[in-house]
Amino acid sequence: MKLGLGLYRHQLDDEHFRFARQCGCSHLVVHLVDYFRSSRSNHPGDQPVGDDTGWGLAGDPTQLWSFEELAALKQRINAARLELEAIENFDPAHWHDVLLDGPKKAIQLENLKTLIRNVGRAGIPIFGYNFSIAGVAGRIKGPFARGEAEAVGMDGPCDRPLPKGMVWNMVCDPAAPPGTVPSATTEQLWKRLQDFLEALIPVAEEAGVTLAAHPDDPPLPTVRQQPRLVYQPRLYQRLLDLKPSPRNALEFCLGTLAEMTEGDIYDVVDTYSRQGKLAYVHFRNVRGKVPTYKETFIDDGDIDMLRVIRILKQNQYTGVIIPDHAPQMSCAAPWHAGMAYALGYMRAALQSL
Ligand SMILES: [Mn+2]
Repeated sequence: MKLGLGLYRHQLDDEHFRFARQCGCSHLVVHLVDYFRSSRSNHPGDQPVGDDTGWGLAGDPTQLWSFEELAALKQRINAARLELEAIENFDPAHWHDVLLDGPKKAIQLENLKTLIRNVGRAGIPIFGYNFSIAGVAGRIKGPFARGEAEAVGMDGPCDRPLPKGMVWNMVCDPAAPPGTVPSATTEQLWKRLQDFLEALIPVAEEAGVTLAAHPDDPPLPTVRQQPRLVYQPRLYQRLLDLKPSPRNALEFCLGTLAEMTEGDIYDVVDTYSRQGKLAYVHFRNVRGKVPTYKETFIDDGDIDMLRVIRILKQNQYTGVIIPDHAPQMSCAAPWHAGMAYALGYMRAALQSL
């Protein structure tokens, strides 16, 4: 197993690369979507949360991430003596109609194929995604973690309808007319995922890129009156069975899986790691289950993380584990301290194996 760190777009600089190495990381997972762009409620410094208006303004729909910029990024990361393991998330600007089954779906699917080819050509082995209309919405922030550390959680469901122009918790069309996005049915959304996998998996196979699905965070059957796909552990299997391929795999988020109301987290880890389906792991702890849970320090939640890491080893998982989110610590560098704390714990856990 390998230790990695996830970096947001604004953190893709030498200082953060050095920070990762100083924490013992050999790998990076990189976000290219700018979650904080032109937002009124969501600012860099922590994981994105935001209010009902979402995280921020989605990217430029006409600017697909090019081979040149992906290769240059990988080169910078390699020069810092790190490996680029994965890109995490599509920009909603590039696939909103794939999620909504809208008029630009066919053209956006073609663009996603181009993107995956670019990623493969640049030598980046994994692309993480989250097939969700509402996205990571409905969470709150407060002094929820040990020592009143600021953390993220949920305190009841989030059923406020999704305004037109918003997809995946970002604004894709700032000029959208008033009104709300009509609710899809669960089966319609599964069909959209199937269309996506049928189109993308053959390209991913050719390009040598593994598509890795994040479960729905928060894992409720509906959020903002839109259905969710993977909100129970067993639904991950449905996603895998929809298009069996070594390139159809999981961005395995322990925190989200533990927030689900069904299943035993250790059985879940065993079931999916035994199948060799983990592309990479979000190593995060949490207390409680939806719709009432709080993110915690890595050593302080419901999950026995050491037991999880032993199961991963037993099932010969050799991929990357990253901290996902961490509570903000009380100091001049709250994000860095939170990540360093989690990574120190994770490194010790790996060494203890
Ligand atoms: Mn996660």
